[in-house]
Amino acid sequence: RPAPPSPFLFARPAMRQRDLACHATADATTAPAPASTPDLTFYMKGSPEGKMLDCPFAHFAQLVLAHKGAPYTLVPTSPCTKPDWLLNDHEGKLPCLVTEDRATGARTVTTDSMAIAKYIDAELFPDVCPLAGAGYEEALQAVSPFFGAMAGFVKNNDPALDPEKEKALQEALDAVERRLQAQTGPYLCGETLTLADLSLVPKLYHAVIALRRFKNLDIYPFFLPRSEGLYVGESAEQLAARVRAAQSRPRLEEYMQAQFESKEFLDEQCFCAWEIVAQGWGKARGD
Ligand SMILES: N[C@@H](CCC(=O)N[C@@H](CS)C(=O)NCC(=O)O)C(=O)O
Repeated sequence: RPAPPSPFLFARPAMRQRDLACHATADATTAPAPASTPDLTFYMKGSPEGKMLDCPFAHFAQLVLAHKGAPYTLVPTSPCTKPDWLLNDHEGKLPCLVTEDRATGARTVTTDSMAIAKYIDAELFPDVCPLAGAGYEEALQAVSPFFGAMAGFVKNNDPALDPEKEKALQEALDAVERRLQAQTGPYLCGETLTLADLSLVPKLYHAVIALRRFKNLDIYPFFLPRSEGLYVGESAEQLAARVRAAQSRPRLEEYMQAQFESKEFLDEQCFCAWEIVAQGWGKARGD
């Protein structure tokens, strides 16, 4: 599947080129899926019309599928289109991965993005691009305050509380920067892409959009022609300030650039347009 055009515009020359494939010898796009792979169906947050909506947790599991080169059927699911088996037996939880073995009819249902990611990695495709590299759980721990801090700040509607919410977020982002600076390679665990990266990257994408849209805060400066609606009326000085602010965490900035540009991130089955992400956070804020 050809990737859609990148929504990101880079205002300065490409940085160090890094090999984004998880393993030089096992490019997920060329490695054939094992013959015994069951049919995969992925249910995630969707509109009643069946359009995919914003969910960084679903995006995580989809990135794992993309890195494995695994074909799957995507079923965007709204509260009114949830199947009975999902509601009755799995508390209606999304995202949800269903595997079905055509030969035996055996079926597994997995909910929770991390459980889904681990299942895909360890049970379905253990030989393609292994993602549970040493230290990934510790890396997850190190960056874990970020998402809650970001969501807390974005959802806060009381201006008096904004400074403390923003401080918590900035500290959480500093922790991500420190983690990256402590590595010799481009990922949270050094040279090896792991589940920790694939979990973090969609959350960073949501943060870039929601912080710009609702809090006038930029953590990533090079955000595209297609999201120009986020920067309407911005002056040259504001642009310069935005770039300076975002560049205060150089490793994080470099990390986001590399990850946001990867073909897996831009895979059309999992990429969610910024407008939909902004809309989702607007709803979460009660706007
Ligand atoms: N901890 C869960 C969180 C999943 C979650 O919160 N999903 C939300 C959207 S971000 C969702 O799908 N909501 C729609 C629904 O439940 O109907 C996971 O990692 O899977």
